[in-house]
Amino acid sequence: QAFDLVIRNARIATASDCFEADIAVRDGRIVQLGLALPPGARELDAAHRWVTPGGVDAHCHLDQPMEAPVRMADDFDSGTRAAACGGTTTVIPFAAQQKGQSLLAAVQDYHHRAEGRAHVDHAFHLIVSDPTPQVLNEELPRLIAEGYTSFKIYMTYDDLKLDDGQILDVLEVARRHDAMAMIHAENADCIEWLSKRLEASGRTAPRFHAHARPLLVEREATHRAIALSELVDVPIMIVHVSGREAVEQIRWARAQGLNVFAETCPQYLFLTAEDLGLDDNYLGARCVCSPPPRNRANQDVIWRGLADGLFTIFSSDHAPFSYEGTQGKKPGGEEVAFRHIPNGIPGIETRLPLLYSKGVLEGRITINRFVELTSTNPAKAYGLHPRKGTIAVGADADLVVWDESPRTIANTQLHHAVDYTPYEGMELQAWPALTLAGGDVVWDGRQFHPRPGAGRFLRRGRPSLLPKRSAAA
Ligand code: DUC
Ligand code: ZN
Ligand code: ZN
Ligand code: ZN
Repeated sequence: QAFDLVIRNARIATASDCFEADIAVRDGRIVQLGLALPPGARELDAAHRWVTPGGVDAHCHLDQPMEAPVRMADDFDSGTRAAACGGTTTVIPFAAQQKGQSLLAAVQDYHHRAEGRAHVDHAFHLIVSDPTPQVLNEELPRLIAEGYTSFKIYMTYDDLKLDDGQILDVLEVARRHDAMAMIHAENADCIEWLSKRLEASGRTAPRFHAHARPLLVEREATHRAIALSELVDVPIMIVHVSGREAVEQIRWARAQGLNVFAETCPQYLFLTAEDLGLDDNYLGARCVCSPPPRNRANQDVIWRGLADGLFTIFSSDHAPFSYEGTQGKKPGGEEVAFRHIPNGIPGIETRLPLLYSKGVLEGRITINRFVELTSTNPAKAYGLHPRKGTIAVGADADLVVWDESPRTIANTQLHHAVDYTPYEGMELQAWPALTLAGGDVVWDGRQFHPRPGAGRFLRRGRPSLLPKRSAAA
């Protein structure tokens, strides 16, 4: 047989097109698209349902080293299992440098964590928290050349944050070596000042997390990140944008012709600050993430940005901390004051079904835009396109067949190792009927089909959202 697999009657959506075709797969790649293709060793019928490229989750955290007793609930096994069952076939978590640690050592440690465990393909972003001359001049350029072509910079968190001078130094490396810099934009000193006052007056419940990080904290840092990138003349990606004020800064930058890209996440569409609790209840700890969820008006602003092109990427920012023993209650059962709640919520499995249901099926975005935000653009921004991010001859056979029928989100049905989902009880209108990774069925609509270690580490190319800077420029 010419083909290992043929998927019949696919209603294919890419970032630009919709068309009906059969999809032929050989050696894990798409080798032909066409009508009435010859038979394959295996045949699957998409039955005229929508078929989209497998999701690329360009912002998620798996098995990232934490200071004990805090630990991430998901490693590369459970994290990529949950990804696959929700239609995501490529993940890009973070190899984080600790202060005092070499970046190379952080990367090596992270490879050991992934080895033999991942069910889907994966790459690593770097987190640069200690930009020593050694890191700036040797380690970072070397890692970029070896296919780690993006890194994240933090403007907040004591153990991660860089000052403006350090950010300029790191951005200059991104410019010189053509890497993508992701920026976490919140003003650390404002957060510290507010947090101290809240704590001093006994306001330590989870809901005060939002009081310590108002929109202006994000607005100021977003503005500053834009200015720093303008000074260096390098594109940046502002990650996890939460609401109107940061969006206004990004719209302004775009209007100036600056190459400022932006990412948002499900929590800013489906949660509000009220989910952190209306009183001093600790259950709200489950929705603590940074920036915090805002309100309904800000959700609308985020939806508009997804529809009109402001946002380039829709990621999960999956940061898996269980409530019991970590996020809300310490191992002894003691409640955690908001300043010490690990920031982040799980969402690697629900990202695509949520946006497909509430975005595409409720008429807020087109299916092409859905594909662009969740797969094509993340693949382009981080040097994986066209191997990832589209349905085309030569691309990896990473595919999702959509089942459009009602379904209620329940943590008991999810595949991560976190003890809750912030979206418990939400009604969806769709879920993947089938996820294929490299031509293998990893999720069949009911069951996960493990392939630990079959997920490959991806050495990435350069970002391709923009034309290559000419040598003369
Ligand atoms: N930033 C992230 O990128 N993820 C989780 C929490 C945070 O602050
Ligand atoms: Zn090893
Ligand atoms: Zn962040
Ligand atoms: Zn994150």
